[in-house]
Amino acid sequence: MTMSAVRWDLFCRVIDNLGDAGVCWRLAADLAARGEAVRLVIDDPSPLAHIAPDGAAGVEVLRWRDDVALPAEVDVVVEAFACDPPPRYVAQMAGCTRPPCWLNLEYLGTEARALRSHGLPSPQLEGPGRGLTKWWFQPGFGAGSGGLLREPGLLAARAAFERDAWLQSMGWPRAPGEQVAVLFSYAHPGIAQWLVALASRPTLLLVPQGPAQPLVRAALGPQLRQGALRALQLPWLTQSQFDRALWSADSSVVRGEDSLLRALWCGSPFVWQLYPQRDGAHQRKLQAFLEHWAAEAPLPRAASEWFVWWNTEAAGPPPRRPDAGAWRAAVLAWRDRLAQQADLTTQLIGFALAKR
Ligand code: TRH
Repeated sequence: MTMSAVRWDLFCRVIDNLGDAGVCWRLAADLAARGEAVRLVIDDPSPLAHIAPDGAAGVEVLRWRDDVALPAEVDVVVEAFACDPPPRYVAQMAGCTRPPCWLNLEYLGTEARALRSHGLPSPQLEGPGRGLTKWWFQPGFGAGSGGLLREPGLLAARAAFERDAWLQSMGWPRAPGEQVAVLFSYAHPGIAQWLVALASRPTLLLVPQGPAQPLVRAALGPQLRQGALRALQLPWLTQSQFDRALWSADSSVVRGEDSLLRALWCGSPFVWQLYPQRDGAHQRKLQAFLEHWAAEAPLPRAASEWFVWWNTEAAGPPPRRPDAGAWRAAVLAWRDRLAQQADLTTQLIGFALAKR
């Protein structure tokens, strides 16, 4: 930590799956790597034991307690995904002569409605934070949003990556001529048919921990083989290894929020299965995402049909597989546009310091 380090308290509640902890950990580690001092207050640290077992210099992890105290020197308080820090803590903020900057970091937004809330103040008129202002920070694609998590050096590391050496080091060597695919999805009724299509060419399928593992096992049997396809059920990976698994793939299926961005920065063909919501909000989010993409870079129709299929609950057979070259070109074109935008951590630091 440097003498001038800004001090951040970052609050996270794990609602479901790995994404809440995953996003907060990436942000905490990125802030710390830039010289900031971070406390990550999290109600369930168990996902961190898998994805960040070694921690990171500059990040202190604390278990969420209702009596967690506000240290005098904290400059910025971030609550992830409107998780509401403990009332006692908020009251301590309100009691400060110079309160910390208080931000709500939203889920990734794709729809215009979400983006309109970026940077708006939410004056606290009642409750323990009365008199404070909480600011809305909205991650997203393109101008007017708070940007996307992208650590300095990420794209250079990806460009320098040597997949065969890395696969070998993990004990998952690729046979000559094999393509590599990653399947990190939720359940999907068409997975067995998707595997049949994939099995038409020599393929090493890497399946990270999650609901896809039993589905692949059920479809392929205990040998995890079918036609020219062989699957590997992966152990837990650190986030850095997870990213490299995506980098090693010719194509991938990702889910949720954090792995979507990792697949985008990776630059290889991918499809995104959104976290399903009962009211169908994920379908609107997907359409807005595809519209953003098509506005910035040509998106082949076959690729968008692929996205729709992966987000259809009663799926028929998978559509024709998009041409890999066109699909890759579309991902790279959008990635390169997005990489010109200031990343989320840079924007967040600037925003917080301006408001403070
Ligand atoms: O786990 P997810 O489905 O998380 C989702 C989304 O964040 C969604 O927005 C949220 O509403 C919902 O949870 C509650 O998918 P996501 O976002 O891709 O997060 C997975 C994280 O887990 C990502 O940081 C990568 C990490 N991971 C590893 O680091 N190692 C592993 O072995 C595995 C399987 C995952």
